[in-house]
Amino acid sequence: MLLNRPQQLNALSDELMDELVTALQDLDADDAVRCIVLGGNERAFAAGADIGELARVSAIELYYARRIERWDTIRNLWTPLVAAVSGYCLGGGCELALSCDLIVASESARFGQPETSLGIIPGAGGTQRLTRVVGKSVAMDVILSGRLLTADEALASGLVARVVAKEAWLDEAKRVARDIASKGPVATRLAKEAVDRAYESTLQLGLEYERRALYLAFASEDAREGLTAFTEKRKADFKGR
Ligand code: CO8
Repeated sequence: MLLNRPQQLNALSDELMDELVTALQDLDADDAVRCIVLGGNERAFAAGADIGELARVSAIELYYARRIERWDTIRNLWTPLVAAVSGYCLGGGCELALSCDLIVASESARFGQPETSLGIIPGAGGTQRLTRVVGKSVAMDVILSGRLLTADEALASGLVARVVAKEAWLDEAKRVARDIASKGPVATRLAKEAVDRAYESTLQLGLEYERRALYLAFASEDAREGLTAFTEKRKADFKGR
């Protein structure tokens, strides 16, 4: 799925976010969809929230509209979500990419949280998710100084999973998604939930969660199929059950 407001560098207007969340929910509800790629265009993944809209809205309107709460839906999707990032990935755009499960970046990608130069701060998870992913020092640098990270810096700091040549950003993200989609669907969802736990609980609780998720995976028909297919030297035919 590609964000398509090229004239505004895919600035995330309310309308665009509503359409995005609804489209993602529809895909998530479809069992046949085993991985989703979310991208922008070559010049921008997204240059942030729509600044024109933010300039017009009052704090209380923003509060009552519960706009930012809608973003939680993205984080709670069941289906793995791969961000394909080329060009600018700033502010809310960076937070959107951080809400995906992993990021594949073009060498042209630039990541930043420039909100303080507008007199506001990141509001859709930037101060929390970026810090957990890259650590305090880099997060402080990016959020306080407004410095943009190059794709290689983002890779070195753990923000992105892979950096690829300019022309390959979307193809590579699709390739990763196809790899993910080829695995056992039950196991993939359980594994995604378990990795997320690592960011939301203590190590001990996370390990217990992992163990129970493994037992559950073992109980799936997919596990029987995957283990048997290996011993029979054939490709597994997963049904997602
Ligand atoms: N919002 C609205 N319009 C934008 C945005 C944006 N975030 N970014 C770019 N545009 C528009 C420009 O206004 C311009 O429009 P026009 O052609 O009509 O003048 C067009 O896109 C192209 O942009 P530029 O001419 O500026 O292109 P440049 O190549 O010169 O510069 C930059 C590219 C550096 C990306 C520059 O556009 C820029 O600095 N953009 C703003 C980046 C920014 O500050 N992002 C943070 C926004 S705040 C935010 O995300 C808070 C999130 C809070 C959570 C969500 C709450 C709902």
